[in-house]
Amino acid sequence: MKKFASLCTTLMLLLVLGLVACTSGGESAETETEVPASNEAVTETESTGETAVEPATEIVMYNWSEYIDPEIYTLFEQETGIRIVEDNFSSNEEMLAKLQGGATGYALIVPSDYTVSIMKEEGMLAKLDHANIPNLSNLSDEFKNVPFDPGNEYCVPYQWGTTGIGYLDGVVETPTSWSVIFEPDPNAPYYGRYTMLDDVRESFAAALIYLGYDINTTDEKQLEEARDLLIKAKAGLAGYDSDTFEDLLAAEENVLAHGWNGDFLVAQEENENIAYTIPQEGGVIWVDNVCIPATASPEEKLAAEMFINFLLDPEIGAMLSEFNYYASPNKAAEDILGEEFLSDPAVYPPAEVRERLQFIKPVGEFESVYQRMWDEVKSANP
Ligand code: N2P
Repeated sequence: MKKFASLCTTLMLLLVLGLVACTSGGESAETETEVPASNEAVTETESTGETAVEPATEIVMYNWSEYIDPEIYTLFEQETGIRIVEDNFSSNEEMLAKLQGGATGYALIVPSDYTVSIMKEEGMLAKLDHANIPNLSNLSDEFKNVPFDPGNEYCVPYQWGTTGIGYLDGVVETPTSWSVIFEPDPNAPYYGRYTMLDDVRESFAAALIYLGYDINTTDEKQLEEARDLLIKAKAGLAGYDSDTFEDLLAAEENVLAHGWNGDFLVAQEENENIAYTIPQEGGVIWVDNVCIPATASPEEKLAAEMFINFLLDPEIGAMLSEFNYYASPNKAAEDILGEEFLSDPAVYPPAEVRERLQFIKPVGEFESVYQRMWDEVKSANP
């Protein structure tokens, strides 16, 4: 009953915002013709003339693995009665291919910047109803107008971070150059004990950065050079891995990995010798976003917007970054995170490092050339 009471409180709050009608039927209420809980419900529904939508009671979030504190789902369910079930992907391309292939049933997805651009262009995202997301005002100004989604029309920034090299300090020297991966020395202690991300754009970005090229090049010759470099590097590689690279370091099975900063920082809790660096040639900077697929039903969309609003709560935003060790786009959450977190250069890269970071951008038709060359890398026997 407590849950229903709080669900009703939340619905009443939304009612004030003109979003839904809270009825005496609670979760089982199906239409706005049921006995309303209050006169305001009648007034509101009549005055807007809109059909009230009830949020779905269960929605699915399609997210990167280990990218949210499960406690956040529990708190959201306690507050709203809405249950969130999670499904995982390991790369933008995997998520995109699944949705392009017709997969439905997802109410929330977490694409990176360049994938938001692709999905917007393909009409795959639902426009957000900002009236359902009042906590949008908690975003830092720079995240209110990101180039891939000005004005947060389709998505809300979730976490941001960098791609570089994690390593076991003391076992290997600080890798100052991507040469540790691209000029592998068969006599080095790390030979055969490092991984690269199983991710077409990320792995090509590392090779292109090492070659001194733009990571979004559409010059086929440059891309071929990068492909050949990736194939050469394969000789010393333990494998391509986007899900357990940090655990393999923590277990000291591997000693070096190409990967995302927060994942390494979380693994530091298990093995304090793990360190993270961005080589002198530079690395990738990215912003992941929470968005709603165009295929979501109105009920799923409302529940998803309620969850996005919940994520933007200062305390919840802080919980998210404390769990992930990724930087927060939420200014109000940053105020809670505190100085130690905000001044960690592995989380918030200082200006001189930021200068060396590039965003992956959509390359249009050329995307298929990247994919073909990536297939060649994956199937090559160096
Ligand atoms: C999840 C990390 C995902 C970040 N563990 C990649 N953009």
